[in-house]
Amino acid sequence: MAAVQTFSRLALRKAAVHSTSSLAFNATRAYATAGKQSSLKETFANSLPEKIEQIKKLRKEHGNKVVGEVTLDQVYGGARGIKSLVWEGSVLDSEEGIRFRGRTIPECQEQLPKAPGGSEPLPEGIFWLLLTGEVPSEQQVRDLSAEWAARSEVPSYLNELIDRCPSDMHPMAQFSMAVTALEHESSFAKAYARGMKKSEYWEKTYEDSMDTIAKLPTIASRIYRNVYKDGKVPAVQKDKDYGYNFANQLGFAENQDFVELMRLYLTIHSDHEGGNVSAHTTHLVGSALSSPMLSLAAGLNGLAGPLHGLANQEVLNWIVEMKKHVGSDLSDENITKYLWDTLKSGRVVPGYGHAVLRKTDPRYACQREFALKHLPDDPMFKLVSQVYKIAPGVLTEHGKTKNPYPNVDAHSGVLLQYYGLTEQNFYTVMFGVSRAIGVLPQLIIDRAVGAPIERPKSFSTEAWAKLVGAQL
Ligand code: HAX
Repeated sequence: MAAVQTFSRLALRKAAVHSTSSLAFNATRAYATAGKQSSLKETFANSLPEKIEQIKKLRKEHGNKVVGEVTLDQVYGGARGIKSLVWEGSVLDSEEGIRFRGRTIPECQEQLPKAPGGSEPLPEGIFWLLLTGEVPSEQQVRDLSAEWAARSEVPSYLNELIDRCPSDMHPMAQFSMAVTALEHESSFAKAYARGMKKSEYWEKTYEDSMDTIAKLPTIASRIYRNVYKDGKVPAVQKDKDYGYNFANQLGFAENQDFVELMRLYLTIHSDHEGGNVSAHTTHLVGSALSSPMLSLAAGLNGLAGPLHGLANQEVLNWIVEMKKHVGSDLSDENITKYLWDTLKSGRVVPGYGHAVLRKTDPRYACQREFALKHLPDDPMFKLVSQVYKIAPGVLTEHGKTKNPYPNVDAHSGVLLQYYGLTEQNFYTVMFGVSRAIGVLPQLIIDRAVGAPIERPKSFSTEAWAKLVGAQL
C-alpha cells in the first residue's frame, strides 16, 4: 500500500509539473521509432492522472472497509467468487454476461469502428476501449491498424525457432514458446536491468505490449502454415487492419465473410474480467514485474488447458465424433443419447458450463447470430443448434453443473470449419491472439498505477481446520 501511495504521489507530481501535454510529448517520442503512429499512448497518458487520483482517494477514504466474507468452501472451491482482484476493462455478470467498459457485446458491435464496407467491430477498437475507457474514432482505429502493421516484423531467430518445432508439437506449446522467446526484444526487461524509475514502467510495458500484439498474427500464422500447409506466410499488408492481415496470413482472406468473422472473433475473445485462468495468470506473473512477453506466455499456458481455452478444440473433436455417430439423424432422441453417453463415460460436455455465467454466454449468442446470417444451412451448424436445444435439459437432469448453458467455445469451431479452417488443434492459438488484446491493457494499467506483487495467504488443511474450530 505504501508503495502505491509513494508511486501515486510521484506520478501526480510528475503530471502536475509536466502537464498532460508533456506526457503526451514523451509518449509520441517513445513510439516514433516504430514508424506509423496512433494517438493511443497519448490518450492513455492523459487519462492516467485522474485514474491514479481516484485510486489514491478510494484507498485513503475507504481502505479499511470490509468488501465480503470468505467461506471455507470457497477456499477449497477454486477461490470461486472471492472478491480480490482489480480489473478495469470488463466485468462479468452471471445473468447478463460480459460488459467491456460498461458496454455489452451488441453495444460494442454497434459502437466500435468497422472496416470500410464491414459490419463487425475491429479488434483495434476493443483494445483502445479496454485501455482508455473511450470508444475510438474511425481515424484513431485506422492509425492503430497502421501502427500495429508497422510493428509486426518478427525477428529471424524467432522464425527459425518456430520452424524447428516438430510438426506434431501442439500449436499452443509452439505459440507459448514463441511468445516466451520474444522476451528477447523486451524494452521493459532491458530498461529494468539498466535501472529504470517506477514511473517509467508503464511506458515500457506499453511498448512491449504493442510490439507483442502486432507480431502475434505472424507468429500464429507461421505455426499454422508450418504444421498444416506449405510453411509460407504472406507479409503483413501495411494498409490493412489487424483482422484482415491475420485472415490473410492464415490463407483465408479471399473470403470477405471469413475476414469479418476474424474481426468479430478477435474482439469477443479478448477479455472476460480478471479472474479467469489466462487473465489472472498474466496479471499474477506480471505483478512480479516479469516482462509483458513472459507474463502473456504464462497466461497462454493457462489458456491451453481443456477446462479453459482448449475447450474450443475439444468441442470440435466432440462434435465431429458425434456427427460420425448420429449421421444425418439429428432427432432429439439421438442427440440426447449421445449427450448421456458422454456424461456416463465420465467426461464433461465441452463448451457447456461456466464458473461465473448462469445463462447462455453472449459470446455464444453473437456467434450464433453470425452463423444464422452466413451459414444457416451448414450441417455442422445444424448439429450445434440441436445440441443447444437438448444439452441444457440433459445437463440439468444430470444435476451436477451449476450452469447447463453453452459458453463461447461451444460455437467458435463450427464457424471456422465452415470456412475451411478445420484444424481444431490450432483453435486455441487464435483464442490466444485475441486474449493478448484483453489482458495486456490491464498489465499496462497495473504498471501505471503501481499495482503491487500479488501474494494471497495459504494454509494447510490442518491449519484451516484449526482456524474454523474443527477436529480432523
Ligand atoms: N459437463 C459435465 N459436467 C460438468 C460440466 C459439463 N459441461 N460443467 C460442470 N460440470 C460438473 C463439474 O465437473 C463439477 O463436477 P464435480 O462436482 O464432479 O467436480 C460440477 O459440475 C460442478 O461444476 P460447476 O461449479 O458447475 O463448474 P465449475 O465452476 O467448477 O467449472 C467449467 C466451470 C467451465 C470448468 C466447467 O463447466 C466445465 O468443465 N465445462 C466444460 C469445459 C468448458 O467448456 N470449458 C470452457 C469454459 C469457458 C472458458 O473458459 N473458455 O475459455
